[in-house]
Amino acid sequence: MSESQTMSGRRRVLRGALAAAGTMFLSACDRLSQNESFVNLLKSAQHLSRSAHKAVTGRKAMAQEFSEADVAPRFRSNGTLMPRDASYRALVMNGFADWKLQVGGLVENPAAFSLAELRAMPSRTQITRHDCVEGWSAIGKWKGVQLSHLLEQVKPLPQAKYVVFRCADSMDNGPNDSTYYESVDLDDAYHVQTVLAYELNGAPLPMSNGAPLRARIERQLGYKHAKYLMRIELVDSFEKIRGGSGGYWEDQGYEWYAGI
Ligand SMILES: Nc1nc2c(c(=O)[nH]1)N[C@H]1C(S)=C(S)[C@@H](COP(=O)(O)O)O[C@H]1N2
Ligand SMILES: [Mo]
Repeated sequence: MSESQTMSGRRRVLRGALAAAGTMFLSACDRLSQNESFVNLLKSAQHLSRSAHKAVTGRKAMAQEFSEADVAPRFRSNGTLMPRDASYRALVMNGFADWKLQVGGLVENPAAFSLAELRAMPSRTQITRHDCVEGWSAIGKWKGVQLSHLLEQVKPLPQAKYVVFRCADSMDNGPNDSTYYESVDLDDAYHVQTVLAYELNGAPLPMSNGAPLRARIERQLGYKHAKYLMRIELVDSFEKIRGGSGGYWEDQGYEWYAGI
């Protein structure tokens, strides 16, 4: 046997061994894919790389967007479904013609915007998943104006750190102000997907989902997405606002940053 024949023989054996190993690997994979703990391991690795991705892209990272086919036939509602406050009732009676979103606090140009004015502004439509702490999720299509667009008009002052959302709905019957409120920092306020929505699934926002206008804070849990918006305030601290923790549920102990 010549030297070269020996070589090609060895190579053939090697190639055969590799092929066999490949088949073994494939069938092992096949078996592994049926193994729940291995699949969970893969999922957790995926999760790890997703959080690593978040750390790299930081607060600007986008929440996942979905397709029309994923939209839930009926978007659930939670918390207040029908504000009982007389002032809100009066706005409803008039089809929100008298409603205006007030924007003030630490801004150069305080302003108020009617629904018609908001609808005439550039809009963003997004299909996203809403995750409530109570353990349910729903995918909906939202249309509205980016909060960044409004902020560009009112011009926050340099000391402004947070945006506070003031809502129409009182959470209890007591004599004190118990209206729902929420807040975000400027990273979330200027996030591309932070939208003040006036439409859900192609129709005007239903009352149970926050008519006439509600916030979408897509990188955070459901309670951050304030419904029944009345006023937006730029502030440098929550200290003097109600319980001082930056939101109705936060004042009862919920986390202020509810990232998902
Ligand atoms: N004004 C107001 N906003 C609110 C609430 C509320 O009770 N009042 N509930 C919050 C909670 S816990 C969730 S999960 C979502 C529910 O939004 P949906 O009713 O459109 O599903 O709104 C959030 N925003
Ligand atoms: Mo929620």
